[in-house]
Amino acid sequence: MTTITQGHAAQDHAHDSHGPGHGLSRWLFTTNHKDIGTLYLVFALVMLFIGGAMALIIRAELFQPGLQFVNPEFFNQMTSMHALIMVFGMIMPAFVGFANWMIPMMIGAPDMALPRLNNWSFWILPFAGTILLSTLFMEGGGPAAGWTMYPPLVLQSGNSLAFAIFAIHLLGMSSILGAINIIVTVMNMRAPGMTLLKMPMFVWTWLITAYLLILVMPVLAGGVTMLLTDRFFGTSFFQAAGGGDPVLFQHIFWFFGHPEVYIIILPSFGIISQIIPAFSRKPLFGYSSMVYATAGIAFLSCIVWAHHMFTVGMPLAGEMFFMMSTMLIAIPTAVKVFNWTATMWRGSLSFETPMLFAVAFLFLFAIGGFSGVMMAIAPVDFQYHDTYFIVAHFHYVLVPGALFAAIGGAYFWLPKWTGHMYDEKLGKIHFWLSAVSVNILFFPQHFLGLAGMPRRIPDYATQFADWNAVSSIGAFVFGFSQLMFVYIVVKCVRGGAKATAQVWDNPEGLEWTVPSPAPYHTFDEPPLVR
Ligand code: CU1
Repeated sequence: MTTITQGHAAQDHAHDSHGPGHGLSRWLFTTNHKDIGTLYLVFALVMLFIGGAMALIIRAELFQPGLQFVNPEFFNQMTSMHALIMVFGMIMPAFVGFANWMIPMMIGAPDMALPRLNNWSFWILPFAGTILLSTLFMEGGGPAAGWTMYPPLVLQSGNSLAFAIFAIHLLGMSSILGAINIIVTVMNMRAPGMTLLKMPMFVWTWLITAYLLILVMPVLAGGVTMLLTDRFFGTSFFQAAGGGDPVLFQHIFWFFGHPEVYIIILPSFGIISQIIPAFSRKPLFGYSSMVYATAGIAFLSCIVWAHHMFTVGMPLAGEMFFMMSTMLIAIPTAVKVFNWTATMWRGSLSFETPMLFAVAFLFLFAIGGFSGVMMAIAPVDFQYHDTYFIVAHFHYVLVPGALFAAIGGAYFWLPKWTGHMYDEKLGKIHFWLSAVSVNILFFPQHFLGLAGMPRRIPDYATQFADWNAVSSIGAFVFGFSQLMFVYIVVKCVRGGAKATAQVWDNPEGLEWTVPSPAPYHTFDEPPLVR
């Protein structure tokens, strides 16, 4: 048995003197960016299934009208917790995991700049996630006001609100510390010759994302702290009875919340920008325009927040401003889609699993983008507001968008990480099951929303029954398909065909010229030359 205190002794027996220990102590005390990247990715995968189980509870209840499985209170806790877990516990940690694994190797650095901070950034997460989940078992249950936690409703929550807010503070701290580490690493640890405009796109997207995180996570922390003092210490920031304004919270929340969307989607863009050139056997088209488009999206994302609040009764000039600024984001986004398409144009294309997920991302993320433009039109948003159309929109952005990018990235880099090939045939089956079921799951929700079905309700009028049943069937197929992903990853980690030096036969991705037969403790990889 290996315990924490035996870690040092175990190290003496290690055949690799770089090894920080074995068993539990290796993972607790590791400062290796690859180990920490693995920890983030495994944590994200566990959270995917916890948040996914909550989604399936929601879809089971909505399979038919009437109340079947859960009471309305628990249903509301599920919609709130599903979102918080998926956003803060699953997708953000997943991309930090990719950043940990890939950024040092891509810029020719031996590790992250602040390795012990890196360890702490990760190990905050399991505690924060546990605290957040534990609120479900407290008296009165967890907070039940959506992930947006709007007052005055959220102020009706029980004492568990204090624990939920504490968990959000911890999750935010973890993100900020991770972002600081990424910025310091990229700015200071690049190999000679690796100028900023030679960095792989994934590194660029994460550098810009890290600045966004440092800008907006403290704003969320401030907002939820004001909720905390309103609920427990008698202040009235958001309580009209005491002279406060509940709409103020919406402004603060969405000043964080909209850039948060891009904190999730920019690293996805980065992964897609690595995958598409590799399977097109061409360099990325329009590299510098990609960098400027990413920066442009990040800037614009900070001046569009009130498009989430068109119905609160803001001045006409405000509605016009937020409508126009939101639509401007379509321009840099279209630049990116054009560049990805132009990269594939006359390329020597092949469609292994990572490329399939990347191409599906292009089509399906675009559906989320177009419905976003629809909602940006202030006068028609009055029709869509708080309907299932919104749910359909952001799930297209986040599931076949961000999650597909993360899954595609995992398939893309698994051979690099493990030294083994994954099972291509199973990967393709996993892709097709996911791509078909995700559309059965989310596309009908557009129809439900346009027909007037509200979001966040456990029951609905009978005219919504058919598409809800279809959506729920899609949800269960999609959810269980992801078990295949776990099987494929475990199988790949444990063995399989050896990965070759150039896994994807890729003249562009020279990062592949350094094979990783021993994925851990290799500090001596030569710098990447592009
Ligand atoms: Cu937004």
